[in-house]
Amino acid sequence: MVRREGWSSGRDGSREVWQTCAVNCGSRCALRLRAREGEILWTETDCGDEEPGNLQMRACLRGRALRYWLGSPDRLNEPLRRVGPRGSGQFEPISWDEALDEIAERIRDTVAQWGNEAVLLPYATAIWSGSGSPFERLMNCYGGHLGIYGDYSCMQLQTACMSLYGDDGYYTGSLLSEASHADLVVFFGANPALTRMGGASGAHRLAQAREEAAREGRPFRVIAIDPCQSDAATGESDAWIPVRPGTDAAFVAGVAWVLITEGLADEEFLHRYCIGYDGATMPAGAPASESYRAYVLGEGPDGVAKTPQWAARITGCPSARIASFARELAGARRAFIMQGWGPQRTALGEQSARAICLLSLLTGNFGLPGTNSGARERLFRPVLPDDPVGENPVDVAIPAFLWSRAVERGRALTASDGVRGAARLPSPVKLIINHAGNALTNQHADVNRTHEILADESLCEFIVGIDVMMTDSMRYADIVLPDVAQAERDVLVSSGNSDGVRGVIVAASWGGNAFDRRCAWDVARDLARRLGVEEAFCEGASTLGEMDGLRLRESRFAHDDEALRELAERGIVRRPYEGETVAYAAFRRDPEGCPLPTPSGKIEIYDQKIAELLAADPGLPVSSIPAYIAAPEGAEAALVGPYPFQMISCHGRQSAHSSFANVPELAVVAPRRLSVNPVDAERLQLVSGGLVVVENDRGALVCRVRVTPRIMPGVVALPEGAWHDADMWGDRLDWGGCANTVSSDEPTAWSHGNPHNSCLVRLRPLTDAERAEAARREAAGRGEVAR
Ligand SMILES: Nc1nc2c(c(=O)[nH]1)N[C@H]1C(S)=C(S)[C@@H](COP(=O)(O)OP(=O)(O)OC[C@H]3O[C@@H](n4cnc5c(=O)[nH]c(N)nc54)[C@H](O)[C@@H]3O)O[C@H]1N2
Ligand SMILES: Nc1nc2c(c(=O)[nH]1)N[C@H]1C(S)=C(S)[C@@H](COP(=O)(O)OP(=O)(O)OC[C@H]3O[C@@H](n4cnc5c(=O)[nH]c(N)nc54)[C@H](O)[C@@H]3O)O[C@H]1N2
Ligand code: SF4
Ligand SMILES: [Mo]
Repeated sequence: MVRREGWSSGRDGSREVWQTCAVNCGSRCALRLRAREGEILWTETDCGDEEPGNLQMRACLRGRALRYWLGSPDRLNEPLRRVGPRGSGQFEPISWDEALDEIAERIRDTVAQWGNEAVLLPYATAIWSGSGSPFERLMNCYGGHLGIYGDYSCMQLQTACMSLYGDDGYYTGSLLSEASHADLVVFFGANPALTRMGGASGAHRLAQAREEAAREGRPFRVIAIDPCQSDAATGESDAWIPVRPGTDAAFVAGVAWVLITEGLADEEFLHRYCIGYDGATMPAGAPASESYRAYVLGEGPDGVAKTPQWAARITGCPSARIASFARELAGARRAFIMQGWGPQRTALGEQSARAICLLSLLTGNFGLPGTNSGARERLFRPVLPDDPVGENPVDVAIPAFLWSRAVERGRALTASDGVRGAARLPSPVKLIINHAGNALTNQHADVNRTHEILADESLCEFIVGIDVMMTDSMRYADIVLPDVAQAERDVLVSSGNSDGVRGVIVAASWGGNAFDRRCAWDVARDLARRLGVEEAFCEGASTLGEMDGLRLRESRFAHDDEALRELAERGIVRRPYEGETVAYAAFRRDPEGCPLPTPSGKIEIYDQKIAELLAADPGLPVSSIPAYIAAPEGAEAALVGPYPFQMISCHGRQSAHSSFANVPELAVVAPRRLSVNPVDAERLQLVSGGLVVVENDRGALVCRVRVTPRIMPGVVALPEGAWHDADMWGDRLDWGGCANTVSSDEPTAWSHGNPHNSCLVRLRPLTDAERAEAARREAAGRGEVAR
C-alpha cells in the first residue's frame, strides 16, 4: 500500500523515517527521524511548503525531544508483577506468558463473579492520538465493560454548549484563522500560544493575521481575560484583563450591565435568535423575572444589580476596566470571542462557559465572518477513523471523572451522580485495565484520597497497566506491561488539532521493541486468544497493518488518487480544509430554515431542563441562566478561610500532561514553576527559584517559585503534569510538585466534570527538616528538586 522505510538509508546503517508526536497535546505533528539500531540520531519535522490553510505540521520543543523521552531511564522494558503494597513501586520481572495467563484468568473470574460492568478502562489519552484502544476492542469482544463518557478536557463547556446551542460545540466553533476578519479578538482563559504549539494550529495563523493587519494598517486588537498574563497575552495581546479564577460569569454580568444600560446590546439579534434574554423571549410559563436581562438589572429573584462595581468585588478587576472593555467590545466592527478550557475546568465551570458564550450573543458577534460562538476554536475530526473497537455490549456508563467513586462507592453510585443506562451501578469496579493513561493518580485529582481507594485491594481487586514509562499510576498496577510507543510503530496517523489542515503520515517503526517490550495490539490479541475470542478480535483485520488499510479506505482520501500517490511517494500528505469556517453561519443566515438542535430551535440562554431540576431541588448549585454562583473553593472563600490562595493548574510548555515531564532537557528550557505575584511574594518572603510548600487539607507538595507580575495577587498557578513523588507510607509530602496532590476530586454538580482550577491552598516555607531533605535529594544526584 504505502512505502514505510528507507526514504534515505545512510552508509552507517541509519535510516530516515516519518514519525509523529502522539502524546495528548492533540496536534499530532510530523517528525522526521534518522535512527540507527533503535536510537534516534537526529530529529527533524515537516519542512514542506506551506500556504494559508495548508500549514506545516511542524513539531514543538516536546516532539523534537522524543529521543530524550523515549530513551528515558523511566522506560518500561519488561513485564512486571507487583510484590509490595499497591503504590509502593515494588515489582519483580515476569515472563509475558505468566503475565498474560494471570491477566486472562483475572478477567475471566471477574466477569464470572461480578459481570462485565465490573471492568473499567479509565480515561487515558495517549492512545487517542492515532488509533483506538485494542483493550477496548478486546473487552467488547468479551461481553463489554463499564463505559465512560465525557473527558477531563472540556466536560463543562460541552455541557454549556449543549444547553445553549444543542450540540457540544466540539466541532462547531469557528476556525481560529477566522479571527483575521475581526478587528477585536477576545480570549477568555485561552492560551493557544501554549496549548496549540503545533505548526498547523490556529495560534500560528493568528500570528500571521496580526502581521497582515499591521501591514495593511487595519485595527487588530487581542484582549486576554485570564488570572495569568499567559503567552497568549504577551506575544499576541494588546491587553490583559485579570479576573479571579471561576468568576468569569460575574465579569460577563458586569459587562452586560454596561451593554444593556447604555443601549449597546444587540437586541435585534437577541430577539430573533435567542430565548431567555428578556421578558419578550422567555419560554411559555417561565416568568420574565427569571430572564438574563432581569438578573443583570437587579429585577430578578436576588434583586441585585450586576453593576461593574458588583462585578469588581468578585472578579478583582477594577470596575472602570469592566466598563471600558464593554464599550470597546460594543464598538468593534467584528469581535471574535473565544474561550479556552481553563475557565470551565472549575467547580461551577458550566456557568462560566455559558456566560462567556453569552458575550457573543449580547453583541451579535455570532454566525458572521470574523466571529465565533464564544466557545473554543473548532477541533477537527481526524482524517482517518480510529481503529474500530466494536460496540460495547454494556450500556451502563459513568462520567469519566467519576471512576474513583465508582471504585469506592460501587452500587451506591446512582443516576443523580451521572450513571447512565441504569438507575445505579450494577456492580462495583473490580478490575481496571489502564492503557496509556496516568489518570489513576497523577492526572486525576486528590492523589492522597485516590491512593487510599486504590491501595484497598478489597475494592478494586486487580489492576493492569500498559504504558511506556514507570509512572505514578503504573505503581498501582498488579501487572505492568511495557508497550512499544505509538511513535515507534508502523502506523498511519491523522493530523490532529489544527486550523483546518488535514494530513496523514505514514509512520514507520525504528526499534521500539527493544528489550522485552511488545506492542499493545499484539498483547490484546494474545489475551483474546486466551479468552477464546481471538476470532472476533481479528474480524475485519487481524493485524495492525490490515487495520491501517481499513482506516485509509474509510478516509476522505480513499478516492483522492493524487493524495494517495503523494502519500505513497512521500509518506506524508496534507490538504487544506475547504468548508465553512464560521460557527453556526447557516443558522445566522436562516434561523427558521436551519434551526439549532435545541428544544426551541433557537439559542437557549434560559435552560428549561435546569429550571425543572431547580424546581425539584432549589439547593442545586446551578442556574437556568448563565448567572454567577460562588463556589465553595472560589474567590470569596479565599478571602475568609484558612487557604488564601486560589491555585490554578494550567497546562505546561514542558510537557503534555505527564508525558515528557520526566525529560530533564525540557525542564531546563521550560522549568515548571509556581507563579506568584510580587505583592504576595514579598509578604511571604518568596524569591524566584526558591522552594515552597503548597498545602491544604488534601495534601502538600514542594515546588519552585517564579515571582512574576504576570499573575494577579491572591492567585498562584502551577502547570499540571509533574510526576508525583511522595512517601505514601510516610509524610506524603510530594517532592515532585504534582498539582493533583492538592486538587479536589469533587465533581461539578451539573456535568460531573473535573474542577481542577477550583483549589484553595496556602504557601509556607520549608521546615528545617524539609530543607535538609531537599539538600539530601539534590546531593543524591536526582537533579534539582521540583524541576
Ligand atoms: N503544551 C501543552 N499543550 C497542551 C497540553 C499540555 O499538557 N501541554 N494539553 C492539551 C490538552 S489535553 C488540553 S485539554 C488542552 C487544555 O487547554 P486549556 O484548558 O485551554 O489550557 P489551560 O492551560 O488549562 O488553561 C488556559 C488558560 O485558562 C486560564 N484560566 C484558568 N482558570 C481560569 C478562569 O477561571 N477564568 C479565566 N478567564 N481563565 C482561567 C489559565 O490561566 C490559562 O491561561 O491543551 C492541550 N495542549
Ligand atoms: N491538575 C490538573 N490535572 C489535570 C488537568 C489540569 O488541567 N489540571 N488536565 C486534565 C486533562 S485535560 C487531561 S486530557 C488529562 C491527561 O491525563 P493522561 O491521559 O493521563 O495524560 P498523560 O499524563 O500524558 O499520560 C499518558 C500516559 O500514556 C503514556 N504513553 C504515552 N505514549 C504511550 C504509548 O504509545 N503507549 C502506551 N501504552 N502508553 C503511552 C505516558 O507514559 C503516560 O503515562 O490530565 C488531566 N489532569
Ligand atoms: S507536543 Fe503537540 S505541538 Fe508539540 S510536537 Fe507533540 S503534537 Fe506537536
Ligand atoms: Mo485534555
